[in-house]
Amino acid sequence: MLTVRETAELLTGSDYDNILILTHIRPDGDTIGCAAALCAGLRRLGKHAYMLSNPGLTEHMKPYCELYELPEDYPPERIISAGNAEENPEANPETPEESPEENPDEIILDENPDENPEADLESGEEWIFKPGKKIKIISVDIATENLFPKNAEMYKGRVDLAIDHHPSFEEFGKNNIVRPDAAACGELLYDILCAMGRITPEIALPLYVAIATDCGCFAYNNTTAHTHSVASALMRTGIDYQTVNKIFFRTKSRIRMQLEAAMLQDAIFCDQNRIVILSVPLSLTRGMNATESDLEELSSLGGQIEGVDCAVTMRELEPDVWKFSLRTGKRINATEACKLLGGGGHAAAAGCTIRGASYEEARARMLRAIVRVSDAQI
Ligand SMILES: [Mn+2]
Repeated sequence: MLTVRETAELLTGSDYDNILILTHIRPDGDTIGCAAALCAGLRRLGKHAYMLSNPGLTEHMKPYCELYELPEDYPPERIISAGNAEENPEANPETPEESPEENPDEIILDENPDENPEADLESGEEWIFKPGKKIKIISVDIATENLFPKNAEMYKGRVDLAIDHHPSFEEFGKNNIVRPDAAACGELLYDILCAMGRITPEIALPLYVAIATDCGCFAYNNTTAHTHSVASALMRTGIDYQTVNKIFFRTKSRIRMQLEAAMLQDAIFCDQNRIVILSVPLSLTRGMNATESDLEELSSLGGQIEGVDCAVTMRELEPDVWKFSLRTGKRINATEACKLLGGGGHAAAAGCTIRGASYEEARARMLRAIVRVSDAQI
């Protein structure tokens, strides 16, 4: 396992001139924010850093990473074979020597132009990766390779550096660094990026998104004094954190509001009103034309009801395929219940998927699992 300093040394070293960053399936603010911030920090050092586009990216997240996404048509076999000059069709030793006029898409170094070895690259394809050098693969906020999005499957077993904060982190990288007590992977990234140089507003803004979203705007139990002190340092760079807070924590679409109203209308309470079951059948999401953005984080709704210590949210992904999310207090262990149905997670937040079951069947199976792991009476 690497330390922060060793990770920063690795990233600033000449082995890491070409970098591709992976984010997890159904990406959240933490994974996207970390990837964007790392890209910004690496490009500032003159490195060729990109994020692999994520098919599940929601509208809210797009503005923070569109500068950094690798073009979707970039052939993955070039990434895997890069580093072998003969095999690398991008290798072009005749790149013109003189510095080009500023490429508008290019992040230019603000302090040390001499340290930018890529100043001689013209715009166009050559800009993407430095010819003849291996492309290093980095993952951020990903606990296991099972959470790679579809388009990242081919990078399984090929990650050079994995950076994470989940207790269940599987150390699948050639190099790994994890900080399980961090509320967000962004907190760890902040320390790494500090060791690499100055934190610019371009780095700070996506990092703020990463940290604020993973701790529910500093309200979840995972929030620590360190979380606040990192946020404070980021805010001092002059970023517009007010807009981030408004968009992510104080704004809901009309469809989302109506969806929540419908869920609460049909809520089922049991076990002396300590368990609530909220459901999102396909008929509801289709009827409302809800997008993935409208459906984000629905699992936090039930737990806000006074007296509830076990909130069950069941969403129908396909006909008779139900994805369950449990949010529980101390009395009921969410992982234990979900494990009985083939899922898992944390003690207070876990999930599982039940296939081939009607709404009533799926609900009954979940309630039976909860009864088996607790004193709940149903
Ligand atoms: Mn995270």
